[in-house]
Amino acid sequence: MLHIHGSSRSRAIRTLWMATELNLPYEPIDLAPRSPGTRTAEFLAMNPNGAVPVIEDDGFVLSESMAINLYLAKKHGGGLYPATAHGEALAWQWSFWTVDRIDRQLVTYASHAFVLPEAERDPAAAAAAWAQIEPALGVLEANLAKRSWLAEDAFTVADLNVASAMYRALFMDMGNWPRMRDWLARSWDRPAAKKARAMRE
Ligand SMILES: N[C@@H](CCC(=O)N[C@@H](CS)C(=O)NCC(=O)O)C(=O)O
Repeated sequence: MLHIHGSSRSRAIRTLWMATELNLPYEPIDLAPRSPGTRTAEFLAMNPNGAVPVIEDDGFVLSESMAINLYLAKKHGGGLYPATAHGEALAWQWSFWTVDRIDRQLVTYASHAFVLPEAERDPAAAAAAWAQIEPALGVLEANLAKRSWLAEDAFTVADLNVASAMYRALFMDMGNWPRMRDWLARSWDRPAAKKARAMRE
């Protein structure tokens, strides 16, 4: 049995989307980031970083949302995991790129631009994050001028990993990056993505 630790209002939404794409039965454990449940000895034994998501898959424990999704897609086959070595490598490339260039930056930007109550926002933090996000969006836009999806001719875990990390961009004006905006909309328009969103909103 697959257990998914992490609230849908956290990065666990990425794992919930993937499990839904794959039609996997799973038990959700609704843990909010930094909540007491993530500070127990039992949880820290699974992820000493104290962060969600974490999965337990028949006793196999894995953290890091990108790695979890690559693992689940590979294990359960189907078109979501690229069929070729090149496609697989591109899924790794875009997943690592997302962690490096998008993930934390977008969370920081959104928090300080529109998520936190106004009194708690730090405009300088938002501006510094945006300065890193803007060129990354340009990279994505240029790539999507060459192909419709990131790793293959169809939606794969590469698209899911990047698009799910860009959840906050759904609420931002992406008009300067029309191909990226279209790709993001196509990704989040999938039935599994809509179900994952509904768990959160
Ligand atoms: N790189 C990790 C980041 C995980 C992460 O930072 N999760 C947040 C919630 S979205 C968390 O649990 N933070 C609490 C903490 O780090 O103590 C991943 O992608 O899974």
